[in-house]
Amino acid sequence: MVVMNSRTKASPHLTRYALALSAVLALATAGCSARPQATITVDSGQRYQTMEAWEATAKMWEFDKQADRYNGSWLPLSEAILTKMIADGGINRLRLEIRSGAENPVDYWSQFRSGKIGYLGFKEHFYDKINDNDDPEVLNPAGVQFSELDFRVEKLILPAMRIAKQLGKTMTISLCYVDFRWTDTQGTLSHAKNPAEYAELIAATYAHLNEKYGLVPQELEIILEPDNSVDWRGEQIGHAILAVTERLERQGVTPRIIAPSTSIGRKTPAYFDALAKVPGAAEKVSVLSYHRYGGVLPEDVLKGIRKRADKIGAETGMLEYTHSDVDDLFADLTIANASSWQKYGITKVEDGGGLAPGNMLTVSDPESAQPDIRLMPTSISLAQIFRSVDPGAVRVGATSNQGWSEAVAFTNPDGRMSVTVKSELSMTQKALQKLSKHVDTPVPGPDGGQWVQVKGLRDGKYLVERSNALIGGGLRCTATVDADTPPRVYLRSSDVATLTQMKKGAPAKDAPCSSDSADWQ
Ligand SMILES: [Ca+2]
Ligand SMILES: [Ca+2]
Repeated sequence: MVVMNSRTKASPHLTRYALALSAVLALATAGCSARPQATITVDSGQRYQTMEAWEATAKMWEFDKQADRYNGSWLPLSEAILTKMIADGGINRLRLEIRSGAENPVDYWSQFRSGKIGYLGFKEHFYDKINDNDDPEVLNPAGVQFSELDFRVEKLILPAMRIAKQLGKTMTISLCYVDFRWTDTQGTLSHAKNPAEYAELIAATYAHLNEKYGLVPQELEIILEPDNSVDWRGEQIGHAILAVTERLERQGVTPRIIAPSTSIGRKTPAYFDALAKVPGAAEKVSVLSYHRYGGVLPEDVLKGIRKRADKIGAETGMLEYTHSDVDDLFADLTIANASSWQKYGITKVEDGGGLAPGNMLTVSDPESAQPDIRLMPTSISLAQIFRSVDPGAVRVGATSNQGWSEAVAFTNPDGRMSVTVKSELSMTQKALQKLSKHVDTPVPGPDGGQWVQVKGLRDGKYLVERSNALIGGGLRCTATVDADTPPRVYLRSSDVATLTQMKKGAPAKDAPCSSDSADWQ
């Protein structure tokens, strides 16, 4: 969740500047975009991390910030949206958030939903913590509010679990506590400074979800973005881990612990090191998590995160960055060895401001008879990988003999292979992509083009999907692999191609991949 990071609309001046820059760069780079053919070599004997989850946060557009009201216009569409999210988006874990202000005698969510208070009126109490009573061992049920949690479970979580099951996919749930400092009203209780009180709220949440829905989130993310909170630092996270795991164990629940989830990726190692100074806390962490905000995340930080995780036998996870792209995903997978990854939300509705970054899907005309629900252009290449790599897949070796192309490969639990090859941006695209992170300027389409052959794949039929990291699009074909003929894909700048081995006997629905580059334009 970012406050400072939202896109601003392009001023006409900046748009003109961008277009002029584009034209100049296109001229400057014309003719020098020739790239040599590349060969990717997959080595399935070289094994790295086991994959866990492709995650999204369980929210739609219920918070109508512009109109300062509750907006339930997505409810009639939720079945179609969630189906698209799972079938096309490849999402297999949802983050269910519980805000610290749930510990409060007043049910502000219900007031908000019924229109008694607006969004701002509700938001003011998001982190308004009032102790239920003075004993963390004895819960006063009137002192905690689960109406919003129940809404999310009933409208998003349970339907998503049902749809996933119908599609033969998995869907797991991560419970995540949030305690931002963005509101003036912070209440009279600090969960960070009172680990037993934190444990009481989380234990009450687990008990409630289990009693009411038979739902037991498999993961507990201790605190979302502690660097955006008043009191939560590494030491507090360490004490909270000890208190909550002990308390939940008494309840017969042992979720996998995710921490420290700092907003700024560069702060993750220091937060983790402070957490680890609390004896016994680090050993309880199953996923060492980070977000990617706060500027470029250097390679040595990603390596430092992986090293710390290795030491305690934990996985790593990059669990939020609204502006993330396939380059970030590759770096997280191959340098930090991330096992779980999240961009951010499920979907937003398109309004005059255009597409909302950070979402997997976009919806236009939600109240029409035929609303258009589709993958965001920048999510298509990510989803291509998510769909191809199942939980339990193992990342295997993949090297390229050319700097302009990179690959990441996996062996799925059923033995089917998956490899994704991407091509770097052209110079024009690089310049305009940087600009487009600040203003909404169109990024130019791909140019150039070259063949990449992929060696080391197991024999069989492969579905080949190619899209563009910046503008989306989509091309599908079928490749047949045998030892003598490695498959080839044709990549223009910023193209991303995923080859997914098909199940034995599965009919090939798409035409054979062409050997003529003109067919790949
Ligand atoms: Ca309490
Ligand atoms: Ca109590």
